[in-house]
Amino acid sequence: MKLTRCIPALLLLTFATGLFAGGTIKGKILYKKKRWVRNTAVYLEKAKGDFKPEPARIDQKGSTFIPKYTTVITGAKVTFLNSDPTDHNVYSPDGEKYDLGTKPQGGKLEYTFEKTGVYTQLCKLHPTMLAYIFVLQNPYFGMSDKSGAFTIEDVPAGKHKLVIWNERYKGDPVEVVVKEGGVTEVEIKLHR
Ligand SMILES: [Cu+2]
Repeated sequence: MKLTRCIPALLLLTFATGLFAGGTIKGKILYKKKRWVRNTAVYLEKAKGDFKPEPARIDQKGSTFIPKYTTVITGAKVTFLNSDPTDHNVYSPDGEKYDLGTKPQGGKLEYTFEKTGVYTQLCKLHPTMLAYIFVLQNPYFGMSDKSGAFTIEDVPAGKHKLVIWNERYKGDPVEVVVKEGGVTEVEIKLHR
């Protein structure tokens, strides 16, 4: 008796999760110099929905920002820590432009991002320190592996504009159509 009552519920659950799972975007970044296809960011310019900004942390350790790539949603607070015995600064010339100042070991600086975009994260005291913060409207983001392949999952069905970012080269925005439960394949060529 119980089992027969469970089946409709299970079917409903499968249907419901299927309904909200969206589709998948699978892509490949192409460039003649293969070593540059990796770490190319691909994300939806805009998606419907209210997305909760989650805080993030970036450490400064061994005169390196860790991690090198951070993604947050607008409204998110990012905390910068200094784990080194030397001072570090936190600034970016991009987007909202900020200079949070300089802190010694154990120091903590914070910034809340309100404007979407890619921010280069720098330190005035150490020119080699470099990281990137992707401030996004939505969580649909993928980053390519060393073969150039990337995947973005659970993308809402519909037409979307993909934004491409690479440390050195450019990629033109691409329009894609995502179908419920489907896989949309896309090839993106980088250029100068
Ligand atoms: Cu520094």
